[in-house]
Amino acid sequence: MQKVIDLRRDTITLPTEEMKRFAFQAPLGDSVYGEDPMQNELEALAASLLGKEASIFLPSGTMGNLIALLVHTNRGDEVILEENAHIRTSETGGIGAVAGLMVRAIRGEDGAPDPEDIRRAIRPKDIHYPRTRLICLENTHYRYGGIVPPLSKLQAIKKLAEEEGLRVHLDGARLFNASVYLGIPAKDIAACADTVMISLSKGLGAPVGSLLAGPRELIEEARRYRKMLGGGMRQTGWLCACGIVALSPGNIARLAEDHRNARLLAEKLVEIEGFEVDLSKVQTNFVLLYIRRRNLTAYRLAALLKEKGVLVTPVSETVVRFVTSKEVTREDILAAVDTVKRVLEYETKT
Ligand code: TLP
Repeated sequence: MQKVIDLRRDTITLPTEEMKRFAFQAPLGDSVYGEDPMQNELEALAASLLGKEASIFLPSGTMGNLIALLVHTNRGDEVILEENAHIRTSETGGIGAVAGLMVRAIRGEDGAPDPEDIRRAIRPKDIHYPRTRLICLENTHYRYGGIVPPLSKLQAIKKLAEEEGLRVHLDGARLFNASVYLGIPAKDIAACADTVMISLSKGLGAPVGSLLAGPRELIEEARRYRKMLGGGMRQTGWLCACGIVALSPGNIARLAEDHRNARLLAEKLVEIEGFEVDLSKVQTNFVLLYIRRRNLTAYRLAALLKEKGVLVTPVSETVVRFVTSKEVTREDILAAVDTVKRVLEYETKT
């Protein structure tokens, strides 16, 4: 049977053999009462990797971001974030529906708003205005194709936030991709924020789970919200054991392979007539392909590729997203490029 080459998302990753072995012999306990040894160990490990006092294990990144919003703000406050931030575009409006917050969106195509734009967006103290309370950052930035916003910019935003008495939350669903790209420890990036959310279930390969890290007092508050939102998960040890392996140095370093595969794919795709990729933006495990061919939409290309066992995501009429992960090898990338060429030949002939 033909192997399906799945380049839609890095959330498709399956646990490694090492994760499974470690998970099934893990001791278990009731994590709601702090009695699951693996969860306690994972939370301590994540806090130390991120340079924060404490962290909390959560079922998803969406819940991690939502809880961060809840612990930093009061209803009616305003949050400044990049216009295409995942929190604003892809978390079901939880920021409004659950946290009751106002959103001030600022565009920043390198992945983060300019500090000066943020400064201008901060509300003056006036009884008519919502209170600006929080800035949310995202690294890597999902909708701009897994790009890593300049660290100096994030540092300038953190400095500005301190001057203005604002808090900063970092959606670091793919923070370790950014850390591998920059060649610096994740904690150096996390230092740009008070709280940071990381995902274990994307490129790192764990089946489930995210962590929210930050000051001990806020993480204690987060424990209340996790319970309120139905995220108290009892015997989490199997999942957390996978998370501990996910955060091991070798597993984090492996992300570089996904980045190399994305670059290889991008370099092959730009050679094809009528295809454009901004190679400077292929920094981690995403490739955004711009189709400049008459009579071919991103949707059509995705459908043709699917018939041949290559799965990709059309994100608009002209843009296709490819995401590499541990489920696709270098050989798969070369095979996928061949398939793209074959379906294009067929399209031109018919
Ligand atoms: N992103 C998902 C989809 O929601 C689009 C994906 O397929 O990658 N922050 C960022 C930057 C994300 O990309 C995601 C997931 C989340 C937060 C939410 O994480 P989960 O899916 O665990 O709730």
